[in-house]
Amino acid sequence: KRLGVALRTAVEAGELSVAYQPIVRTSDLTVISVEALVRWDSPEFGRVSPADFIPVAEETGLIHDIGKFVFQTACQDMAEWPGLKVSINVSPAQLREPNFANDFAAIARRNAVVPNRFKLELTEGLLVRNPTIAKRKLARLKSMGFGLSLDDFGTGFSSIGYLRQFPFDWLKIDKSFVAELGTNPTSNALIQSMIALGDALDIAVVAEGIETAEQLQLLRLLQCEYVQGFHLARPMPASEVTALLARLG
Ligand code: G
Ligand code: G
Ligand code: NA
Ligand code: MN
Repeated sequence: KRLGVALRTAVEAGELSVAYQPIVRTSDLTVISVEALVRWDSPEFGRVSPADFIPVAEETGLIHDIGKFVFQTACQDMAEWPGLKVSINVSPAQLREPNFANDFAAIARRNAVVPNRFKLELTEGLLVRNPTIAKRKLARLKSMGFGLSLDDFGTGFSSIGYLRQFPFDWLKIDKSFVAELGTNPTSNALIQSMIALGDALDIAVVAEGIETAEQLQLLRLLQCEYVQGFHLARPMPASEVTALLARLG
């Protein structure tokens, strides 16, 4: 409860910031996009993990202002990164808000950023609860130009046939599968089947949570096109992304 009270003033007090984690092409480690991840440095609680405060933000409705803050911040930061795509996490509660698509489109327009530079990261839970409404909302976002990415793939309930009905451009293999890579034959087979599924449906596949060189090597062998994780790069401030891109040329 105290967290909720402190969070209420966090946006206006400038306690929130956005970190970015690179997503790279497995073959040559080119940075193709970054994922925006909100950070909260509270004078009262210190650094609070989004895993702890996002659920509070969802319950209290603060997620809408936080979501707009993250999106606005990303729009400003992207001006320094020509052509780079940015993934934005979107909670089910945000998508349920009737003005969500219009608000995001307006912020992008105001900052002169085209919607196709974004990938909105959504989770399966959202699709399962009300597939008909979800389908309509995703179609609308897609028609506005936003890219769509299915996050934490494999942890929910959606079947293959189900995934087919939604207009995703990207799917992200959940880090729990990557963590098991090489430890048992089943996890390799599961990742292999998710990669094959992406290929069949013409959806780009990203594996998340790569923490070791061995995991990266195995994903290369499995021909997973894109990877993300601490082994490649940690979430970093915008200025470090700018420096990284300059260094890579
Ligand atoms: O950054 P970290 O890995 O600690 O994130 C923990 C969780 O918080 C993840 O599930 C991530 O998707 C979520 N998260 C991080 N940033 C945002 C954000 O800007 N909006 C929403 N809705 N969720 C976020
Ligand atoms: O739910 P979502 O997939 O959006 O969560 C993203 C979270 O995963 C972020 O909080 C990010 O900090 C975290 N993350 C990114 N790379 C790694 C990694 O290699 N290992 C682990 N354990 N977490 C990671
Ligand atoms: Na995500
Ligand atoms: Mn994820």
